[in-house]
Amino acid sequence: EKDNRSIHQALFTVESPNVEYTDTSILSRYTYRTTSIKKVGDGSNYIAVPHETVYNFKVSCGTPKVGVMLVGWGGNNGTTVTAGLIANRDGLTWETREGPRKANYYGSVVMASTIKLGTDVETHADVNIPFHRVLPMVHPNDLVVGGWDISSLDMARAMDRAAVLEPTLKAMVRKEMTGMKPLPSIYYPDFIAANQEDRADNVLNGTHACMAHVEQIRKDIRDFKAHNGLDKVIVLWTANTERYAEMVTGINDTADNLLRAIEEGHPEISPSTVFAVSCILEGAPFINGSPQNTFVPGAIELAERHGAFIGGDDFKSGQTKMKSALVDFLISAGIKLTSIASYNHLGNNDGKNLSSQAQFRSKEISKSNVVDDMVEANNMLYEKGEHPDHTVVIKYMPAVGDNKRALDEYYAEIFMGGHQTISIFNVCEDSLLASPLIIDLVLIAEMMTRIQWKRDDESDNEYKSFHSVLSVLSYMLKAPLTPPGTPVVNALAKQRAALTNIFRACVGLEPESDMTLEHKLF
Ligand code: NAI
Ligand code: DG6
Repeated sequence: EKDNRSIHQALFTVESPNVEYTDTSILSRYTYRTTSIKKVGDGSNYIAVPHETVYNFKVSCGTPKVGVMLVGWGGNNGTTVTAGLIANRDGLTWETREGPRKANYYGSVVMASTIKLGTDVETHADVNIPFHRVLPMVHPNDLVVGGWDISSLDMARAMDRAAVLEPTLKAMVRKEMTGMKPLPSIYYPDFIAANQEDRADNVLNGTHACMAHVEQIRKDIRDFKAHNGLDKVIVLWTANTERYAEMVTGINDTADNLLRAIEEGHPEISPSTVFAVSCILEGAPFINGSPQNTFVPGAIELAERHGAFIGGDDFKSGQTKMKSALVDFLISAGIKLTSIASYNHLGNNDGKNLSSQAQFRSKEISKSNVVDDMVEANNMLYEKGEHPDHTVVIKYMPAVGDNKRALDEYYAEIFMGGHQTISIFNVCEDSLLASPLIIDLVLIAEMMTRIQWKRDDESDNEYKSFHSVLSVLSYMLKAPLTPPGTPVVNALAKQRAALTNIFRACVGLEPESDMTLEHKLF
């Protein structure tokens, strides 16, 4: 059968004794250079020792046929990303009152940003290449999309309900989307706002966790894979924000306890955790785009046990993305940020769900912890334990729909007791910002399933995968999940550097240091 996919192959080859290309893989030998620190005396002085670890990376180049299943497919994000993928695949152009618009992947770091590959030998100018051409990545145009929703509306009607896209564009994708019907999902009313009940007409029997639900979801994934001839399925939660699940000893604290609690129908197991467990058992990477604590310790342990990939939490789209860039800038500039007041109002169904206190609390937590690492890193400005004041307010305002208004005031102390006040008014077209993040999360998670490593000094050992918790996805997420006991990085530039430099290492290239000595030493 002819393969019509628009697979992205890497745009360059590396000439180096440390890099080898085979028919199926790229093999690189990469020296990871770090600095080890020893405290001396009373701990206020240090010895810094350069340290090297040599890793071998193996990237499998045969790009698979990939499906993505969205939980909450019929929501604003689910319908917008689906229509966007169809429009890109078909190269659509549609009329708007501002003239014709053409499908694009703006907002996707993978599809619409570049990285510096190096410097031209003749002109000495930077050579920048698309991010998606560094490694052989799957093209989003080739993704097959499906999923679940507690609402039975077909995807065309759900797209109308979302009220995000232009009517002219909707008309062009309507036929295909009418044929797309979300699978029935699990609905435990206690976890999402009571105001969502009227759309829950497409649900599996039972209002508590049970193994029958796990088995049904696993079967749905297998059926979707078989029906579409897929090599791999990635599942992403873009359903309503749930309340936090309580942490209960003996219930969700270990993998075995979690599985038993599901079997026994314990009421503190959320739908998103049931989806996570199903995907882990099925070997499908699972990403949580909402803020709740889906990944209870038992779920993380289960993922580690099965070597399954998980990532989360909560898409970092507009207001928080600005925050994690701006606060990094302020504190790195030596400016003492003393308070952040973040207010927003929105009128979509997400806003309606978040008008309920328990669900708002999940979002408040994920939006509030996003500057901690930057504050902690600057002990010149902040005493140990000292934090800027930080308030997060969300209001439901139906009239503005998906066009969330975000107002932020950053108040900072500057030279000699002065003050700097930065006010930002940011209209975050919510689903249009979140949809490209969904694409990035899927493409990068898929890529990570094809990257393996081993230490160079243990030559007979086997290649293995990255840790189950894909912290490399942090750039797209407000409250990045990291392997237990490892630090969380929220600063946007560091998150991007981690991502691009890991990709570079896989082809034996050094991190881009931005020293540009070639332009300074001659
Ligand atoms: P939405 O409310 O339009 O869509 C959510 C969908 O999930 C609805 O269609 C609903 O019927 C469905 N749903 C609820 N419980 C379900 C379950 N158990 N199984 C299957 N489907 C279920 O919300 P939207 O705007 O699409 O956002 C989705 C999620 O992403 C929310 O949790 C939101 O907080 C989060 N998010 C959104 C961002 C954005 O910029 N749009 C950014 C960050 C996070
Ligand atoms: C209002 O804060 C609703 C939320 O769901 C946000 O729209 C979403 O989490 C995106 O947040 P942010 O802070 O990344 O724009």
